[in-house]
Amino acid sequence: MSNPSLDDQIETVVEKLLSAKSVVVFTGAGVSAESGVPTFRDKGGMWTKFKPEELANFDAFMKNPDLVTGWYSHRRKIMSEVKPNPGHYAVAELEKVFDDFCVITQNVDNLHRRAGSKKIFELHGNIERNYCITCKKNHDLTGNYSPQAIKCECGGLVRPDVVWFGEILPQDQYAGAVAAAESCDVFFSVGTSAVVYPAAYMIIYAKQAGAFVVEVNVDYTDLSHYANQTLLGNSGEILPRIVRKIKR
Ligand code: BV8
Ligand code: ZN
Repeated sequence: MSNPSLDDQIETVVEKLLSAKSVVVFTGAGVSAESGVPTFRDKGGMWTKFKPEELANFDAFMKNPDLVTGWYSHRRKIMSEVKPNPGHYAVAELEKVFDDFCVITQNVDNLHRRAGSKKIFELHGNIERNYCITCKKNHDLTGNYSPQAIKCECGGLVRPDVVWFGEILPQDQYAGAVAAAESCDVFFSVGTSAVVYPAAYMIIYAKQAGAFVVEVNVDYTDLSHYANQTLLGNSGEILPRIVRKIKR
């Protein structure tokens, strides 16, 4: 069979959405790429210079709090300068169309919320939230992009409220996300390389539960074989095209 054109694929997805009751959009760093936020594993991504184990884990933080804090300060500064892109806004529009809808994101950049999405499961936390590892006090670091470790009044180190490698995901977020993935009619996997677990299980759970799985990515991924359709292209272009068709 000839490769269906992107238009044909989008028509198929729109048809599925028109008869869907429950929709889930699962996202990774790729959905924020067009906002100017570097991804992790693309060329020039955040982890081509460093390896995740050198930065996004507790031992690395304790061994070199300045390096890790500096990395997160740099990322928080980027977040303060960027804004949601048409892909984030399209996801927020989808939420208004379906009674039963949620976003499951691996991203810690808060851009879905800034675009107006309401029901969001944040599997890996949020870098706008920071807390002291000793007394657990929350610290508002808005505007504080210190390249050095940041200390709490109690003397403890302040860390980002994100899930590092080897740390468990927030159970309420994870459980809610699994329940949504297992009960939706259409499951979008947008801008994720699907290499990080247990987050990537969402795609598998959705497929096993009978959802129509749509992957939106500039490339194929390790889990493309679970997708009913892989729409190749920028999420900031593809998602708005889908939304325009279902709102016509
Ligand atoms: C845990 C937060 C254990 C911090 C991150 C099986 C089961 C459980 C665990 C494991 C397992 N196998 C391995 C593990 C261990 C590990 C893991 O998954 N390792 C991998 C790398 C092999 N998992 C863990 O450690 C997890 N913890 O399981 O704990 C445990 C259990 C019980 C008790 C105690 C402990 C924790 C994982 C979370 C790590 N934290 N981030 C931070 O952000 O700083 S991971 C990081 O990767 C981000 O969260 C990111 O979101 C995530 C996934 O990356 P992507 O979002 O997909 O981004 P990437 O750059 O990879 O890809 C971008 C994609 O977008 C590409 O496909 C590209 O083509 C596409 N794209 C680019 N531009 C566009 C686009 N698409 C569309 N449009 C565009 N314009
Ligand atoms: Zn403290």
